[in-house]
Amino acid sequence: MATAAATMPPLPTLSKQVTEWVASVRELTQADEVYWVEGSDDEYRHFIGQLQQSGELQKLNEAHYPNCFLARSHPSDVARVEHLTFVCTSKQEDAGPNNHWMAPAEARAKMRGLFSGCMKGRTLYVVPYCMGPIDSPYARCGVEITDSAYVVINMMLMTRAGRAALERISREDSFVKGLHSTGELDPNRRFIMHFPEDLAIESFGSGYGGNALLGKKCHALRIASYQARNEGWLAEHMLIVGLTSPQGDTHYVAAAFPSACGKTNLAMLIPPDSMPGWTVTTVGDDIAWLHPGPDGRLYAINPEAGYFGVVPGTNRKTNRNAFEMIQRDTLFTNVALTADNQPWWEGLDTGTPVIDWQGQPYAPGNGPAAQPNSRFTVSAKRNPRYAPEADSPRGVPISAIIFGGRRRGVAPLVYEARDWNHGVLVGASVASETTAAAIGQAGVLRRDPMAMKPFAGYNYGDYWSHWFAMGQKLKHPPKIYHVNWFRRDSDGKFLWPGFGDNLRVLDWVLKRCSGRAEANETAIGNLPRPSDLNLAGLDISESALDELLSIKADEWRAEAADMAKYLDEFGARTPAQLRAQVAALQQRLG
Ligand code: GTP
Ligand code: SPV
Ligand code: MN
Repeated sequence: MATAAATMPPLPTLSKQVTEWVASVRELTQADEVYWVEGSDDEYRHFIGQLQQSGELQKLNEAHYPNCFLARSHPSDVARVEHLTFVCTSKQEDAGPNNHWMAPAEARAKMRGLFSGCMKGRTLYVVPYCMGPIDSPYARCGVEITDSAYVVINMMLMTRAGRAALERISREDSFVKGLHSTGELDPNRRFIMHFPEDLAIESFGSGYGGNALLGKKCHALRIASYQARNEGWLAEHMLIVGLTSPQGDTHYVAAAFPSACGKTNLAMLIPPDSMPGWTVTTVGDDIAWLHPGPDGRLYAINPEAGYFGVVPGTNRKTNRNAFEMIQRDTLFTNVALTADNQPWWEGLDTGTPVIDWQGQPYAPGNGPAAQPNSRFTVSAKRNPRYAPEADSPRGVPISAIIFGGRRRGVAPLVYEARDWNHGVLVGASVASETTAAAIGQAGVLRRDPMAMKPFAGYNYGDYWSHWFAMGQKLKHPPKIYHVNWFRRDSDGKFLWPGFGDNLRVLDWVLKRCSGRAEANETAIGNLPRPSDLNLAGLDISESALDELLSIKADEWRAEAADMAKYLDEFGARTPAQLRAQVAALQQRLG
């Protein structure tokens, strides 16, 4: 990479906005060299070699895991840091009580101090990227400047990065400016700042995915959700899955679950043996950009080109597609190792860990062998069930939107909203137990409306208003559902088998969408009766089904009252329509 600085002959029309910004960042950070990422396979291999040499990547067992590598992060840098993530709008009310806020001038000054001279003696990498198919009118571009080659290779897998993106940026002359440095990985000097009004992101002091791969949560959710409100579309924390029934009709479903609550798994679902004839393909596993289409339906693109997925729990039984996909060409972060240098994680039914995720001899007393938020990074093209439509510039039409959370009680297996506006309340009511995807205590129930609590780039009150407005724009809006795969019995065991068997719920959802299934109308919405679900070949007790498919009025009265109180936090920004939906629910509950 000695000739690195000479790459990417400046395009004749290369936007001055890009070159001037890169020059100003170089001056601020005092970087030694500037390297423009082209996006070629050769270049990817070069970076891998460089990272192996520096010790930042370790090659895994080539016979079992060809072209796979392990990265270990600093033990304090293993997840998103919500308490250090800020939305810096000019007015604090625009960020809302759902975000940490800092005045833009103060945040810029603070970051200037941190970035000042931070790349002395280092290379500054310029990563032009496109979120979405490069020829899609719905796609948006950005440029990430980073001093981390690990970030570069992850961005190369996760986005459409390189020359084609730079060409589009030069044509459009509009892009999101993302500046990142790993700094010293000191949690006291770590901030993830967003400036939605300037389409800018500044991230310092972390190398972890959601904090450092700026195309993902920072751009494609926080900045994009802000842009989407102004422009009349939605940027959501949703998977997109294609489902072809045994009868041959194909539908697309988008589903929002909080972090580490099952999106990747649902997006890659394997039909159970007792449901032959279904085909399931993945359009996206984490983020959806949704636009009203010319035919009055809602169309979705996946802005990403790869998966940054939770490793623990992935095995041949839970998710065969994902398991097979990560057998080659994959970067692993923070997994354990076996004696013969294979990756190992909790939930694998073979192998034994000998080295834990911190590189120490594995001792069960020290906690799990793999970090609970250890992740794989892999190109979406490696997915054996990759949907070719994921590259379609028009996106795919969405038949149903599903919200869900991780809740041991209250929320039934599935229910259907009465209409779009009621569906906005259903989405806004999502509550879920926290997970290892963010630093902090796991297992604490919190409100996570639309699974966007950490990602909505503006005031939730305005966000819900925008959801209502979107419904008005759609002549044929998707039906809206809520699911809960995580309900438990009194012994703490999951009542529902989950994973592939979730297709039984999707089957009912799609039948409802085409008017071919019955439901039981309740105060909270429409629930299937056990006889409405395809339960062929499923070993589940009647009492479990009864608990999964019924609601308790007193629990739901408490739930509705809590929701009303939660909405008070957003004061006058809470849309009157949402309050009216809660009041109507309370009335139905009696
Ligand atoms: P992010 O990438 O953090 O946004 O997460 P995600 O929503 O894509 O979550 P993912 O599919 O990776 O699942 C996270 C965890 O939930 C894994 O440990 C899975 O094994 C587990 N999980 C996924 N689906 C189910 C399910 O249907 N039932 C149960 N019990 N667990 C599930
Ligand atoms: C999540 O936490 O929701 C993720 C992983 O998908 S990260 O990219 O780190 O946000
Ligand atoms: Mn996510």
